Amino acid sequence: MNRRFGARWLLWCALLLFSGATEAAARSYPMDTMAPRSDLAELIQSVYVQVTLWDLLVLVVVIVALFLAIFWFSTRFGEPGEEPVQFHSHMGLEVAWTAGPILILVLITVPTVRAVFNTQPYHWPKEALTVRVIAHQWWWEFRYPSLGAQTANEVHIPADRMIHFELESADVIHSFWMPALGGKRDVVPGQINQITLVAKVPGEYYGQCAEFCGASHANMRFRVFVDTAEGFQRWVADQLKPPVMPASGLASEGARIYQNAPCAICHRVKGISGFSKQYEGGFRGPDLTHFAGRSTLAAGVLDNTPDNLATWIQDPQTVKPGALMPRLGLKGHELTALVAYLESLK
Ligand code: HEC
Ligand SMILES: [Cu+2]
Repeated sequence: MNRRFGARWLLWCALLLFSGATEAAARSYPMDTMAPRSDLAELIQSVYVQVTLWDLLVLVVVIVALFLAIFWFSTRFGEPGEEPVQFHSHMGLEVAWTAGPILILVLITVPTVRAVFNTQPYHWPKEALTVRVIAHQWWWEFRYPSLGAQTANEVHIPADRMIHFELESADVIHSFWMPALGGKRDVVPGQINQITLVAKVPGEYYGQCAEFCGASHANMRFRVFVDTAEGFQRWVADQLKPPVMPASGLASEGARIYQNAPCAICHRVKGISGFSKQYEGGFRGPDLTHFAGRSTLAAGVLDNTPDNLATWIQDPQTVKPGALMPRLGLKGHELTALVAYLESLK
């Protein structure tokens, strides 16, 4: 095995280990940023890898120099401990330790600055799909202006198509972050920020508010479902359908309770409850038109099951400290019927 071959073999092993580790991590740690699944996340990852490699080079040089000084140039037992030859104003050394760090900084700065500019979109193609993201304490509203659809806490996007997220806030500063897809862009009241990306791998991804925004900041989660083009079209078609009004049974009883309870002040179920005040900045509570089609509730905090839903309606603040949905004192048969109705909203 010659030397060049050996080096290449070592590099391959390191790369395999690295990619294996990141793939395994992506499966067991859904908030991992090291397994990028969009062009934006890949760009950020590439800066990270480049900077880490330069840092690694510096580390190796320093460690080698250190060990040489300790083991090669040190005085051996029995040798006279003479002072080494002293010198100063060594031109070569002065230039080397000034130019070296400058070169390293330039090599780190160039890809970083390039990525910073490339991740700040000012233009996007007309075929890009715009998704308006409205951040609320402590949940996310998603609207598709060109499709007339809207949902909350679980956003669907098609793979392999440019998505243009338009970020705005209904209250305080939040930050929109999907570790595997990119982001961590601030959502600032009175300003619209943008993210553009092309998601590459269909799947379910986690999202999280990444800017402290009050009591339940850590509970302000969301899911991103990257669908195939057909899957996305099917989802949109379902979203545009009005909910089926249950004809009889517990669910239809629940529908009457829903209409007469204060729920409708803050929540929309298309065709059944609207909003007296549908202000521009967004709705007061998540759209429930297709609530049962979501896998989680309360912004990704609980799985969407009848038991969890009953717990939530009974006492939102226990599930989510500070939650801005009031406790409305529903219990017993009323609560069971209401839950049956909401879980029928496929
Ligand atoms: C004063 C406004 C208000 C009223 C009244 C209200 N809610 Fe809510 N509701 C909210 C807010 C705000 C949230 C988001 C809470 C969060 O996740 O932080 C919410 C969340 C929910 C969710 C979870 C939705 C999701 O996808 O995560 C359900 C279900 C729900 N409310 C049902 C009800 C029902 C049923 C009633 C009536 C009994 C009701 N709400 C009354 C404001 C309200
Ligand atoms: Cu937030």
